Amino acid sequence: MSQENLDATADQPDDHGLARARELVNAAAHVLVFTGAGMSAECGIPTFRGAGGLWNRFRAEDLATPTAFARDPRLVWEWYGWRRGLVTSSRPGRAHAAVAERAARGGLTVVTQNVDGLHERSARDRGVPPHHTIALHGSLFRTRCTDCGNVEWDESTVDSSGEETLPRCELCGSLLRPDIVWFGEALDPELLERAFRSAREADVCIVVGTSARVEPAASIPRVTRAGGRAVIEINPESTSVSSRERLAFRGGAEDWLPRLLE
Ligand code: BJW
Ligand code: ZN
Repeated sequence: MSQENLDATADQPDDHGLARARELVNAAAHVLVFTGAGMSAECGIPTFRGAGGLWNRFRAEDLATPTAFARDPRLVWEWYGWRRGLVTSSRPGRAHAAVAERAARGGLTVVTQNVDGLHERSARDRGVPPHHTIALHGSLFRTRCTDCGNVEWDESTVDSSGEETLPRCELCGSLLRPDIVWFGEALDPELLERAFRSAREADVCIVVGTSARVEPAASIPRVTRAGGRAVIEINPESTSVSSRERLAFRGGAEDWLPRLLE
């Protein structure tokens, strides 16, 4: 489906717009779902930007950079421990379920910027193999050794009461850090390559709940569009993605995704 075929659709799609989007999705051999923090907002996990966003209450420079961790690892672990707790007490929502159910039928890849693991949990519940989800920015539930680089799953409660209580590497005893991609750090090249390959191969890319401001992830829908394929957006706000798209559904992921993918 070329971009011209979408031009007749209004910016705020009506039932006809939804029908067209569903047609595109149902006809696609390969669907890419590209998600950001808004995907989990209705599960009670705050987004980063906009009203109520984490970056309104906390400074990214103090918490999500390697310099911040080197300066005050206790503060950074306190923040990630709090977020780990938030996610542990949350559950994947209807939007995650809709994606996982479609993935179980095949032909769907998720590329997510989220570190909450909710796509993976929802997929696991439905027996979908984990390689259907590419988590570009890491995981709240993995640690990485600052010295030997050893990576481990870790779902425990973090004791950040003092620097001496912070998690340490079981192999070499050095300080562990969250296995998360901070500003100024490179994304895993293999994951990035898989994500961009999915974007090139996708017949349709559904962009859900991202402000599309953080690179290189934000370029993913552009790659699908550059190949002449459709990009559909679900977001209550307009973004740089929707300014070029006719198929932009204004509202929450839980409202629109199940209707689009059912
Ligand atoms: C709903 C909804 C509902 C609400 N339903 N929707 C200029 C200056 C400085 C740096 C740069 C620069 N230009 C480029 C850079 C690089 C930088 C960058 O892009 N910065 C920009 C901000 C300007 N990028 C990097 O540093 C990246 N690395 C890199 O470039 O490496 C280069 C390199 C190469 C080789 C060697 C060394 C280096 C790394 C980026 C890492 C991003 N990390 C973070 C935080 C850490 C993770 C964590 O703690 O969780 O990842 S930033 C934060 O933003 C987080 C997110 O994954 C990411 C994206 O945010 P997202 O998901 O879009 O969330 P929001 O809040 O922005 O948007 C939510 C949306 O949902 C909104 O639109 C709402 O409307 C919507 N919504 N409710 C649907 N119910
Ligand atoms: Zn180590």
